[in-house]
Amino acid sequence: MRLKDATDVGRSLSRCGYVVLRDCLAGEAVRDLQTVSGEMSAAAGTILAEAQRCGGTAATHASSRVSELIVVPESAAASRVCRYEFMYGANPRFREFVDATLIPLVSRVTGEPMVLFKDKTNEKAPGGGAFGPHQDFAAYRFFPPRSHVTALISIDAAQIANGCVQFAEDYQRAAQQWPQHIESDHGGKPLFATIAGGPAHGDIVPEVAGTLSWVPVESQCSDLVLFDSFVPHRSGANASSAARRAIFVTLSRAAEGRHYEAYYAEKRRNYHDPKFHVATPTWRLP
Ligand SMILES: O=C(O)CCC(=O)C(=O)O
Repeated sequence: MRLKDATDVGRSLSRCGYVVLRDCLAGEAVRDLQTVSGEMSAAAGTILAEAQRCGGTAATHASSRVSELIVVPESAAASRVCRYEFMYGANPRFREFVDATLIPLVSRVTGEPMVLFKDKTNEKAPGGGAFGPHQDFAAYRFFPPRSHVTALISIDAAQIANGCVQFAEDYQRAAQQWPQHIESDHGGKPLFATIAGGPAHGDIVPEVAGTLSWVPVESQCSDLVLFDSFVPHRSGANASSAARRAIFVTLSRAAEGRHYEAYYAEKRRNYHDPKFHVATPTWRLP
């Protein structure tokens, strides 16, 4: 990975809540990741189809097959993969990429050792659903780390038409405008009130979301987008005819301990818990 000035990148990340590193992954790494991602996507599709063929659900599969990917179907199409997780645990080549490349890079950016907190791929098949406006901390706060950096890698080029992620870096201004809609403050970072339950569970309340300035971030597979767990983000549905797969690897500070195994043990136990479905177009009912 190519990273010119880690300190500058770290400053941008702190200031805006996200930063885009263009052309950061070398050609060979891109090709390797695309191959590994293709294998994992095929495995996720097989897991979902098998769970349904055997009369079970993706939830029962996740709770009984603890070394395999955790697959979550789309809310609008239960036979279609929305997301899969536990890639580091299930795929040795992905694990090598995270250990050898991603964790060292993000640790340089933050200036301190980082560890893996969670990972996922959002498939966003053609017509696949939009992610409502949310802050990741609304979901992560139920686990010990208080600070996170997520690395987004676009396996398929992400464009406005296929539902690339949009960020709102002006959320501190919105926090001043809407103090009544701040649920809690975390070292100067606001967590906005959210919708509880229903298909929009976890979305930032519309009064706030409607006044944020949303910036779409288009990216290629060679780019890396880093963002923290407070910057609001959302994405549109995939209006194109091809999938828009994106990998999200979330790291937390090593000083706050290792929580990857505990996170996924809890998710396997409580697959339908709403905290695992914040602002996500995932199938909710067993
Ligand atoms: O994949 C997307 O378009 C958005 C993903 C996202 O915001 C999330 O998974 O929290």
